[in-house]
Amino acid sequence: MRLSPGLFLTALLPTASAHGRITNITTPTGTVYQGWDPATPQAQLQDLTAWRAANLGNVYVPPSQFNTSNITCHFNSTPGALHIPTAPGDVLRVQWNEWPASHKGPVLTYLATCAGSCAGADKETLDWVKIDEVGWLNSSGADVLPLGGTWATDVLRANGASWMVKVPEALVDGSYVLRHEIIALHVAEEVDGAQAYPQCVNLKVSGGGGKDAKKLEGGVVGEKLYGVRDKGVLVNIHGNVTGYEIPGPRVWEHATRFKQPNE
Ligand SMILES: *[C@@H]1O[C@H](CO)[C@@H](O)[C@H](O)[C@H]1NC(C)=O
Ligand SMILES: *[C@@H]1O[C@H](CO)[C@@H](O)[C@H](O)[C@H]1NC(C)=O
Ligand SMILES: *[C@@H]1O[C@H](CO)[C@@H](O)[C@H](O)[C@H]1NC(C)=O
Ligand SMILES: *[C@@H]1O[C@H](CO)[C@@H](O)[C@H](O)[C@H]1NC(C)=O
Ligand SMILES: *[C@@H]1O[C@H](CO)[C@@H](O)[C@H](O)[C@H]1NC(C)=O
Ligand SMILES: [Cu+2]
Repeated sequence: MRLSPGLFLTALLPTASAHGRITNITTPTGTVYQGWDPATPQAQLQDLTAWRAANLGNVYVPPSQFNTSNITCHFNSTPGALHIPTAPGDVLRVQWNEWPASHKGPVLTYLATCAGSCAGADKETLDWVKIDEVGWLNSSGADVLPLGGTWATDVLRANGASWMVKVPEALVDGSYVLRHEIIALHVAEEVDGAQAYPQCVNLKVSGGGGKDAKKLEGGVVGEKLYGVRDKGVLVNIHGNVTGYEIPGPRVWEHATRFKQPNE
């Protein structure tokens, strides 16, 4: 949590000392898969579908790390050992522990194909294809200081800090890493001020595989996703924002996104 002087009121809120992480993911059948909790004691570590990372305190990855694999699945990440079984068209509910109101910004979701099991995936070479993105929505609430306007993070908050992610209907069966991310922009007007909160989990997609099923293509490695000075990374969102360019590659042409409740 870094706050500009104008945000001192927000700093008094209980959420100010905490950031965010995914606590669990629920499939359409109601099966709940635990996220990675960086505070887990060594002796209690279990195999998870979620990737592990050195994100104690639910901290963020700063733009000065965007040119390293730390932006892929958070600091010093290692793959989850397991996979969430799912199917094309499934809508997964991704639950964050919390999300502070001040941390406005886009919510983005990517997939990368694993060659075989994702338990052995190499974060340096995974090619990420964006399947969903929402950024700035409108200037409703622009007069509510210190940061105005309605953003994807406000939608996430309105849904109990959760986001629905649809496995693309056209996706070919296989093993994939899902990379779900929030970028907080409350101090993004400073170089290196944006805050990325990437979280990864493994999926095993089956039950699709029709003749029109599509492989992911055109992906980019983590360290090529964003630049320190991208328009959507080095950006001032104080005041009445009238637009926003979401960073990263274009959304996959075969993605079928799910419109969030309250969106
Ligand atoms: C990554 O970018 C930062 C500045 O944002 C720079 O200091 C650092 O040298 C770069 N690292 C690599 C590996 O290019
Ligand atoms: C990732 O971040 C950690 C902690 O800041 C650092 O020690 C490590 O060198 C970084 N990894 C890469 C690939 O730059
Ligand atoms: C899922 O995460 C939420 C938010 O942290 C928590 O309230 C809920 O108990 C979790 N559910 C399970 C089954 O772990
Ligand atoms: C924000 O800008 C929009 C578009 O120019 C305008 O309609 C709206 O009234 C402004 N809101 C505030 C609070 O200034
Ligand atoms: C702004 O966006 C939010 C979320 O989509 C929506 O609930 C609200 O009605 C929108 N406001 C306006 C004025 O369009
Ligand atoms: Cu924070």
